[in-house]
Amino acid sequence: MNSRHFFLGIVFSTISLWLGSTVEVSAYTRWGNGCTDCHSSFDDANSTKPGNTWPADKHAVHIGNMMNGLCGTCHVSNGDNPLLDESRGETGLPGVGCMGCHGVDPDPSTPNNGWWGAGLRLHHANENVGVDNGGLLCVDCHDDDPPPLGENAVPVYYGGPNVNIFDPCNLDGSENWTSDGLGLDNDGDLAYDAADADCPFFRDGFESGDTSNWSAVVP
Ligand code: HEC
Ligand code: HEC
Ligand code: HEC
Ligand code: HEC
Ligand SMILES: [Ca+2]
Ligand SMILES: [Ca+2]
Ligand SMILES: [Ca+2]
Ligand SMILES: [Ca+2]
Repeated sequence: MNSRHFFLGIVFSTISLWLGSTVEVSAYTRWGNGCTDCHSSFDDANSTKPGNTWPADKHAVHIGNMMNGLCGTCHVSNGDNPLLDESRGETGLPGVGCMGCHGVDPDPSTPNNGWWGAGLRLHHANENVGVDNGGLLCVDCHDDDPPPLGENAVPVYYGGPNVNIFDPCNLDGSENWTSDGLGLDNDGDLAYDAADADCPFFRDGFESGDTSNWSAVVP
């Protein structure tokens, strides 16, 4: 091949790669386009976690237990197929969609970084969940995730107006709404809640049995 053909060949394959990936990457920006390959509908009570059951369908538990209403945390307009990181928001709650609870911004100095879900994606990778119906892993498209912040990093919706979840370490039980007693593995290292070394052992924040900082004054 002379250099001109080689050059055109590169241009052509770059364009087809680009076109191919444009079609593919639009797929995963909404819950119904990819996530449901493995997760059944949000409108049933099935869990992807073995042995775990939801007390009612996931839509209802998210709306009625984890929150008091707040359709705008997930929807731009009610009934749409939710975007993962965009919604209309609610009073005191920015329109960041599922990422208001299932992610945390690891780098606020880089706007629109697309890295909020780094912990969620690492959980999928470490659990070896395998490929979606298109044969892809999360990392095939998300190849520049930084290390997620620790389990104890507080997602923006937690503790917000009419949100009933407060602590990603789940020491108050508020991150668990199902039968297994566990909340989320927020940073994807497979250790949940207080079993994660990022979390303090006790609600007052003491991290170990080291009593040296306790007041010894007992009247
Ligand atoms: C290839 C299959 C697959 C795809 C695609 C997939 N998931 Fe999962 N997901 C799983 C499995 C399996 C688990 C349970 C792993 C375990 O045992 O903790 C899981 C767990 C989760 C959890 C719970 C994490 C935790 O901390 O316990 C959430 C939330 C979740 N997925 C959201 C999503 C979203 C959002 C998408 C789409 C962007 C998605 N999943 C796509 C298979 C998949
Ligand atoms: C107010 C916080 C909050 C918001 C907003 C939120 N979630 Fe969740 N979600 C949770 C918590 C907490 C759990 C874990 C409950 C448990 O396991 O006890 C969970 C669990 C899940 C699971 C795991 C289901 C399983 O298999 O057990 C999926 C999937 C999920 N959420 C998807 C979504 C999607 C998609 C969105 C956005 C459209 C969303 N969530 C928005 C807090 C939230
Ligand atoms: C935690 C995120 C979340 C919240 C909050 C939420 N929704 Fe949804 N909603 C979803 C998801 C995800 C779907 C897609 C369901 C599916 O097909 O898997 C959906 C689907 C729907 C649908 C289509 C029919 C159906 O049930 O599938 C309607 C209508 C709807 N939502 C209305 C509402 C209303 C009204 C509120 C507030 C009272 C609300 N939603 C709050 C996530 C949410
Ligand atoms: C076919 C390509 C593709 C695959 C595979 C894919 N995504 Fe995405 N995802 C995208 C694109 C494109 C966006 C929107 C651009 C952005 O925000 O970075 C996105 C956005 C997201 C977001 C919101 C952005 C943020 O801040 O994190 C989450 C969460 C997410 N994906 C989770 C997952 C998970 C979990 C998997 C694997 C189960 C997965 N994605 C697999 C292409 C993909
Ligand atoms: Ca951790
Ligand atoms: Ca649980
Ligand atoms: Ca963890
Ligand atoms: Ca947790």
